[in-house]
Amino acid sequence: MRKSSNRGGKAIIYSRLNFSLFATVFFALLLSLLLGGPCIGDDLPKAADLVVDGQPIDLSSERYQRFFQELEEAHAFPQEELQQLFQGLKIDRQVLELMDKQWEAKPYYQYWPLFITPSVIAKGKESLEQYRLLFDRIETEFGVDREVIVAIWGIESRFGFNQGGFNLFRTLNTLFDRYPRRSDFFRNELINFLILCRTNNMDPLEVNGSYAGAFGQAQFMPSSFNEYAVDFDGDNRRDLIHSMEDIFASIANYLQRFGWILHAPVYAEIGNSLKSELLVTTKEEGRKGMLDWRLVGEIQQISLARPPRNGKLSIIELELPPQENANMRYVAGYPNFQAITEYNHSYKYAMAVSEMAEAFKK
Ligand SMILES: [Ca+2]
Repeated sequence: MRKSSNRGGKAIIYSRLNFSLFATVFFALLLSLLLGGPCIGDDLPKAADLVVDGQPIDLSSERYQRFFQELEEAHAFPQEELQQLFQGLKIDRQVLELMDKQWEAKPYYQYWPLFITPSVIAKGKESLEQYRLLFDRIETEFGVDREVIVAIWGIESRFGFNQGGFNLFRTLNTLFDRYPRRSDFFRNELINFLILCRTNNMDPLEVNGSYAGAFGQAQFMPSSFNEYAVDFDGDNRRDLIHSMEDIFASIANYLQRFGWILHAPVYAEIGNSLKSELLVTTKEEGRKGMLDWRLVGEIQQISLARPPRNGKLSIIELELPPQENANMRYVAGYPNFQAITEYNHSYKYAMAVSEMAEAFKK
């Protein structure tokens, strides 16, 4: 929204409403996949039902008092500064509502068309041309293929257009204070956020992101930012909101740290059925299941490319549309595919990124 024009008029307001609805659904879908799908059969009251929107956060609670103490003792934030920053903090009920929602985990044939559209492919190709020299440098420095970087950027924030409209400080506090299931996780993210704002000279109150705490054009969580974001434009600060150099290099650095290898295979088609129990079991083990590439080729009776460093393969099942002859499509995920699943654990996400990157090459 930050990039849209300020002109009035019904058409623009309507398209903004549509866009914000789209953005909400889009991020919810990503999140449900990130968290491993909906939790069905949960009879506990919903976190959002236990709050009123805008209710003050009780900073005198034991939870916050201990939190402030830790921020001071372990991270050198002065109490006075914290009091000033946190005063007047209010719950954002919508954040809890969206976290609570049981979003349908779509089958792959319904999932990929949400992301891989002709206009997205055209925009991706245009960006590859626009930033060609920058990608030359990034490929040399990090050894990560440019197309996969653009695909992740495209899926995460629609090429920077949608970085999320939730005040990140308020969001992280809401989730720390009122989302018991993952309170510890968001407490840690809040600490990371305060640290990254201090080291990168950002005002914590001015940063927007998704309702799940990710922000910037690459949608890093604050802890990922601190661990993997890099400065690549040489101004000594990491800026994943505005600096294209920093944004692309940080995505590349993330993938490199999880073993990406330049120009190596990402996945291979292995047919419409799995020809042994071993492959079925491996598939069901998800990200933990790994097999030797020769064994997979032997069982499926196909010739597979050797993975770099003799890395192992994971087995992925993807739903085909009902009218096709087969129900399923199976692929073997190479180490590069596994690196993408470190960005987001969903196989559907990793597959959409892989296929989008492929489409950019055509
Ligand atoms: Ca920078």
